[in-house]
Formats: sequence, structure tokens, C-alpha cells
Amino acid sequence: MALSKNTSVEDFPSDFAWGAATAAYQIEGAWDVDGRGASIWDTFCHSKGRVFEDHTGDVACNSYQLWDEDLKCIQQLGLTHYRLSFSWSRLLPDGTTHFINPRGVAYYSKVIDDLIASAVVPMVTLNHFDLPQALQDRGGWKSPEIADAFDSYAQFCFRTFGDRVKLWITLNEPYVCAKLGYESGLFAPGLKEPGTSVYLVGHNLLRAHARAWHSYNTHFRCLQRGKVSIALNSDWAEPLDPCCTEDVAAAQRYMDFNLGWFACPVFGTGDYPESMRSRIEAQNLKLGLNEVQRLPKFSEDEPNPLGTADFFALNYYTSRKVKDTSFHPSELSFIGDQGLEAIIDPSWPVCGVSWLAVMPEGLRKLLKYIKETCNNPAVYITENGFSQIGPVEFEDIDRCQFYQDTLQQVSKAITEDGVNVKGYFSWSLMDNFEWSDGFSVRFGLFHVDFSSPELKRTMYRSGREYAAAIKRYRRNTKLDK
Ligand code: PNW
Repeated sequence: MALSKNTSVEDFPSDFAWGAATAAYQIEGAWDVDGRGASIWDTFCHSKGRVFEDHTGDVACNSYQLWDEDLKCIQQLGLTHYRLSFSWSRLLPDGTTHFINPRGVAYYSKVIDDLIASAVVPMVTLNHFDLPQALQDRGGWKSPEIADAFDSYAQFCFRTFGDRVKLWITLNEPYVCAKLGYESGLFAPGLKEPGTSVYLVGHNLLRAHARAWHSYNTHFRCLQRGKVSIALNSDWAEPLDPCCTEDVAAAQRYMDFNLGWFACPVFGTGDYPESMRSRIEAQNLKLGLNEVQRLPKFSEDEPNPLGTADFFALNYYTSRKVKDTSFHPSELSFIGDQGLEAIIDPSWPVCGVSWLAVMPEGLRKLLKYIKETCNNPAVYITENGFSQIGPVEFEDIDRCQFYQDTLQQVSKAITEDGVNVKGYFSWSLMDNFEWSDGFSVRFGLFHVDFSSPELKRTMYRSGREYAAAIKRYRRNTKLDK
């Protein structure tokens, strides 16, 4: 059944944000154009063997030069909101405010002005994985000083663009940044330091975020009246055997180490989940590392992360069944600390990338969980999507079905569970550079022809149906909460 002809009784508030999302490194290209400095993703892609077939974001969708084409896509979809990210090193080539690149400022200024002129609300992520290389050379997210550098950058952005940008995301997915960048090494900077750096990096990401939120709160909020949050990714986890108490506890641990790691400090207790502290301590004892503090403590001398989000920004993709494991590896690792195995239920279809089992019901359950454990916050779903690999299917009916099922679950979360969902952003506006999978994985509502120099954008069927759904929901909205 086509999304646009769905006759079920879905409803969305009249001010619901209908969006799509992208990230600078995944779409912009122009990596060395107009004074842009290098980021860790330039370095990572330019070293051989890191990314699928050594693809790079050097050109990507060339959105730096083809922004007008992106704007047309946004208009064709009828989006009310567009989530983009700034390339930190395009604005500040060495990561610091000692030198500001005027051509970077002009580019994002035009993007923002064009969006507003088209009645599209911009939501801006300050950093979506692409840390300036110059800051990596000084220790990157492992260095405590990174929080200062990020705060200066954030304040520069609030000062320069905050008259027009009212929805800010400081950092995208601290979990992915820490785990894939420093534990598995699958993402830039490609470090494999299992069981240690992951927690330090997570901590510095939280410190940096908290600093930036406090700066906004103190210096900009009164005049600019915007909102600032941090985008947290989380799977939804259920026990493999719901009657087995060990599996039930393990599923809770999975949620704690995934969502709670960042949500508890910001929305809950102001500290990491108790299960993280106790598990990591227990592992330390087993491995004879009694003196080592792997999960840092929040210092009394700087602002605590508690309360540093004006809404909940959620990136949801998939779900897992969780089994407790008594197997305790002899080496340190993030998964070893959790003592569990995360499994994809064989009945769940997997789309494109191997980790993405399609589970729209998990989103509804996760939203309810966030309502209950994070103090009923306003929630924007800042990313959610469906990938394809292999031959291009312009008639992407599986993705159409996915969006239809997902929007139904979001509607139920609002109407039946009373979750205060404010908006939904599809990942992604168009096919783009999918990190270590390069261009082999497509998430777009628009197809991008990477083999042609024009990088032509063509709407998929899912784009047409998403556009029709937006139109229909906006016309039909009765609900207002
Ligand atoms: C998100 N994983 O990242 C990012 O915010 C996007 O930039 C990205 O394109 C999108 O999801 C799709 O992958 C993730 O391995 C990257 O579980 C990797 C994982 C999850 C999310």
C-alpha cells in the first residue's frame, strides 16, 4: 500500500517538524576548496584500506558547489525542517578561532538564508564526526582541552548564525564517535584501544557538549531564543528470553551502555548509569586493574551535564535481542564490560548494511522508554532511515513500506503513549558518503548518480511518497498538544 494512500488513522500535531538530515562530510565534497582545513575523515579516507574500495568524501555530492540542487530537493519534498551539519574545519581551518575562514562563513550563511527564504527551518549540528585534523594532532577527543576548543567553536557559531538558527545540535552520536573511532577503529581517527579510550572520549564529548550548552544558556539564549541539544543514537533492546532474569538484566545493561551512557548524565542523574560503574569496576577487579579508572568521574569544578539539553534528539535505526553471557574475556573491551551478546532476531528483515535490522516497532518502544526514563522530554527524531546496497532501485518499495510503518509507530507513540514527539527527520535527503561503506550504501530519498560529473539528484519513489505523506498529514492535522 502506498504511503500517500494509507487510510489508517494517523495523526500528527499541526506544528510537527517534517525533515530530512545530512552531514557535512557525507555530502559537501570540496574538501580542499576555498580555504577549508583538513578533518580526521580526510586523513582517514586518504590512507589506504580504511574505507570500502578506498572511496573518499573529496567530492561526494558536491553540495558545496551544488547547494542550489539540494535546495530544490528540499522544496520538492515539502520539508518544514532541514538538518545539516557545519564542517568545523571549513569555518575554522585549524579548529581554533584564531583564524576564521570567511568563505566558509559565506557558504553556510547562504544555505541558512536560502532555507529560511523557502520557509524551511534549519537545524544545525556543530560537529558530525569530522573533527579538524589540527585538533586530532593535539590529542583529539582524548584530550581534556578539546572541551575548550569545542566551546569556542560553538560560541563562534552561535554568534555568527544564531540570529537565524534556532535549533542546534552540539554533537552527533557520541556513542558512535567514541566506539567506532576509538574502540573498533572502523571510523576516523581509526584507533583500536579497546575498553579504555571509548570511555575517556565519551566523557570529553559530554564535557564539550555541556560547556557549549552553558555558553548558549548564559550568553545567547536571552537574545536568540533557540534550543540546544545533543543527538543520541540508540537501539531498542529486549531480552532474548523474557522469562530469564539474566537476559532481562542484560537487555537493561545494553540500554544503559548505549543510551544511558549519555542520557543519564544529561537527562537523568547527572552521572553514568550505576550498571556501567559496577560492571566496569567488576571487570577491573577480574583483570587485576584495581587502580585504573576507566570510566571517568564528573569533576565538581566544571558544569555538570545534567539539564544541558532543551529537547531530546534521537537517532534510531534498529533493535536487538540480548542474551547474558557468563563468558568474561581476558582482555579489556567495551563489549566485555557489558557481558552480553546482542542478536538480530532472524525474523527481522535486514536492509542494506548488515547491522540494520528493520524494526519500526522498536522506535515506538524506545520513545516510550525515553518518556519514562528521561523526564518526558520534547523529542525530535533527528535521524531514521533505510539503506539499500546493490543495483539501484528507483521504485524502492521496501523503503516506502518502511517509512509508512515507521510513521505509523511514531503516530501511535504520540496519540496512544503520550510521547511528546516534535518532529521526524529522515536519514537522508540524498544518497551520500556512508562513512566506512563509502558510496556502496544508499540511504537517500533522492538518488545521486555518483558516476556522472553533474551528480544528478533524482527522486526515489520513497521521496515521492514521503512528500505526499507530509502534504497529507499537514492538511489533515487536527491534533494539537
Ligand atoms: C549514523 N553502526 O551513524 C550517522 O549519524 C549518519 O551519519 C549515518 O550516515 C547514519 O547513521 C547511517 O549509518 C551510524 O554501525 C553509523 O551501528 C554506524 C552505526 C550506527 C549509526
